[in-house]
Amino acid sequence: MANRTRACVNVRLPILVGGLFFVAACASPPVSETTGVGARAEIRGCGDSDVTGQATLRERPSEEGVKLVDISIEVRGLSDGKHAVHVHETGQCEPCSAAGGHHDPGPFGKSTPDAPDYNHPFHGGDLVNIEVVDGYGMLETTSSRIALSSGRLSVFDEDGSAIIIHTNPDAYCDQEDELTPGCAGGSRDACGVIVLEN
Ligand SMILES: [Cu+2]
Repeated sequence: MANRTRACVNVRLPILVGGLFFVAACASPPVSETTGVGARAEIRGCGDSDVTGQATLRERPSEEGVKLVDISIEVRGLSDGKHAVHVHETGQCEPCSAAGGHHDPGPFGKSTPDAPDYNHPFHGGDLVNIEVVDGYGMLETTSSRIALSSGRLSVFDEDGSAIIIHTNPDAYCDQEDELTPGCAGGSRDACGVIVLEN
């Protein structure tokens, strides 16, 4: 379990140079505990070049040792209202359908949207809606379902991952109970391949 407590230690070193001095030293925490792993995605419209945006992702350990990923997304040019946002399973955006289904490394691995047995809204990559007002949307959210560092939840598997913003809001419907095509947001408005930043 990671210990995020900042280690600030007063080190008193008696130095005899015409007197007694006390030196206070504050030890810096390890870089990995303060900055974590970072990633970003340049978001572009799937068919509308006026749609632009960016996503930043940063992983940090929780006090309990769980990997948390803080996600910040800004987008311009989409229609006003709520839009579904997910991490999709393939790091491809050309065309946006190449991003595949929702990131869901397992154990179920049922990533295909709109199928009777798929795992929505419990995929690893399922996030929350972004709301666009006057053409501008911003989302700040945190997920423990994905990771940026290596491991089973990592978005950096062998074919990478992408962020998709859909045309419609995610209704978070459970497809296991009732098949509702399009309830995860329908068609794809924007996409960004997630790339490692540090
Ligand atoms: Cu999606």
